[in-house]
Amino acid sequence: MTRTSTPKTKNVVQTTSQVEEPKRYKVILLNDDYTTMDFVVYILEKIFLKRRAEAVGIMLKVHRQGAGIAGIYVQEIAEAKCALVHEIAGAHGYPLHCIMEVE
Ligand code: TYC
Repeated sequence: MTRTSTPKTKNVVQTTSQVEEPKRYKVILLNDDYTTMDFVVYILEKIFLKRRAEAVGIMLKVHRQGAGIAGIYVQEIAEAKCALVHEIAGAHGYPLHCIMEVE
C-alpha cells in the first residue's frame, strides 16, 4: 500500500541528551593491622583485575596512607566487588574492609 498523504508529524531534532551517564563509584580499600599484604595483593588481582605490580603498589599505598582506590565502577559492580571482598576476607578470617564513594 502506498501512502499519498503528507505525514502529520514534523521531524524533531534532538538537541540534548536524554540519557544521563551512570554515576561512578570509587571502591576504596582500608588499611588494618591484621590482613596480610599477600592477601590484599591477591584480592586486588582476583577481584579488581590488577596486574601484580599495580596490585602491590595499591596495597602499599593503603598500608602507608590508610586508604586507596582499588577501582572505579558503576554502582552495581562496585557493590558486588565490595561484597565479594568482605565475603572472601571474612572466609579467611581477615577484617579487610572496603567502602564506596561516589566519584
Ligand atoms: N597493614 C597490613 C599489614 O601490615 C597490610 C594491609 C594493606 C592491610 C592494605 C589492609 O587494605 C589493606 N599486614
